[in-house]
Parts: sequence; structure tokens; C-alpha cells
Amino acid sequence: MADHLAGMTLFGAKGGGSAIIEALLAILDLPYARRYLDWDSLHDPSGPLSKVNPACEIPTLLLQDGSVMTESAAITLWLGAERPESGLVPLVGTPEHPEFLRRLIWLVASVYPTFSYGDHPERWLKNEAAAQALRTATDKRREVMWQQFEAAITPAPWLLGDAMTALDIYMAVMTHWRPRRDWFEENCPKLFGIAKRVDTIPELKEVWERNFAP
Ligand SMILES: N[C@@H](CCC(=O)N[C@@H](CS)C(=O)NCC(=O)O)C(=O)O
Repeated sequence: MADHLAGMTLFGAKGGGSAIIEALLAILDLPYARRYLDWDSLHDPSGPLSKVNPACEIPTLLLQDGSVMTESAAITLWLGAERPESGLVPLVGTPEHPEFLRRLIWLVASVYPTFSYGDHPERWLKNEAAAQALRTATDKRREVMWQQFEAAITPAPWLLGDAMTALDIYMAVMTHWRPRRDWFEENCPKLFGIAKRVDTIPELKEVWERNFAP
């Protein structure tokens, strides 16, 4: 293993976006140290996360040379470039590559922010009723986005065809978030099916137990 892939530390929180990176690292069989933080302590100014990522968001990946990677899509693309043979990120020149980029960026730039606004509406709106309305509206808007995605896909059996990619892992994690798995089963059965398929991958068993066991 190349030196720069050794000694990584992943800051995360149970059930959060760090689970996406945990799953990628597990599939790639890369060693790393995990630092799970309580959700309530992510922003602790004297806590470990604020020292490496002032935004106090997870996933945050600290590399051995002290450099820091944030943004799940950046970490995904970096890992995919480090391990092109894994197929987690389709190779440049394949028919899957443009669609992979399109959907990855859509997930992090359009869908993920609906959680940022809905989870912490008070960061944008001080009025309590307005903050609650923002949460409700972003939850609703997200459902529309998922339904549009559902209508656009033909899993075969994975999102991009016969090989699992990081997009399928995103879906396995994000379907645990609002509006959650029961809603997907009823309203987006194709996305639900992908998530359930990812659930059964043996290399990911412990990741899912750590993050989503009741
Ligand atoms: N664009 C970032 C979003 C990361 C993000 O919003 N993570 C959430 C948890 S899933 C978080 O850290 N929330 C805590 C906060 O915003 O205070 C990514 O894709 O990694």
C-alpha cells in the first residue's frame, strides 16, 4: 500500500455521512482509525473536530501528512482515483463515467444541502416558526427530488448497470435519512431495492451495524 494511504483518521458520527466513507474504505480494504463523535459535540470548540475542520462537518478525513479532506464527493473521487480497479468510480472513457459524475454531484450539491438546511434551520432563520417551515419545505422538496430520480433510473441491478459504484453506497446511507427507508419502500421501490442490495454486501456488514443498528 502506498504510504500516503496509510495512517488515515476518519472523523464521523453514527449514521451520518461518514458512513459513506466508512463503506468505501471497507470495500477498498484500506486501514484507518475511526473517531466517532457525539452529534451534540461536533461543534465543541475544544473538541478534536474543530481543530481539523472549522466547519465541524463529517465526514472529515485526516491524512497521515496532516492534510485534511472534507466533502464526501471529493473523498469518493480521490479514493476512486487511488483504486481505479475497484470500479467504485467508473473510469474516464466508459459510458458510465458522465452519468456517475452527474449523479454524484447532484447528490451532494442538490440533495445533501436539504439536510443541512433542514437539520439546522436556525442557522438561517432565527424566527422559530420560519425555521420550522424551512425544515418542512426542505423535507418536502427532497421527496420530490427522490421521486424524480426514481423515475429516471433502471437498476440493472445497480444504479449504473451490472457493477456497484459509490452511488449505490450513497443510496444505502441516504435512504436511512429523512424520509427514511419505509417511505422509500413505498414511494421509490427501485432506490429502496438498491439500498437493500447494498445492505447485504458482506464487507459492509460491520459498517452498517456500527451506524444503523437500532
Ligand atoms: N457537503 C458535505 C456535507 C457534510 C454534512 O453536512 N455532514 C453533516 C452530517 S451528515 C454534518 O456534519 N452536520 C453537522 C453540522 O452541520 O453541524 C459532504 O458531502 O460531505
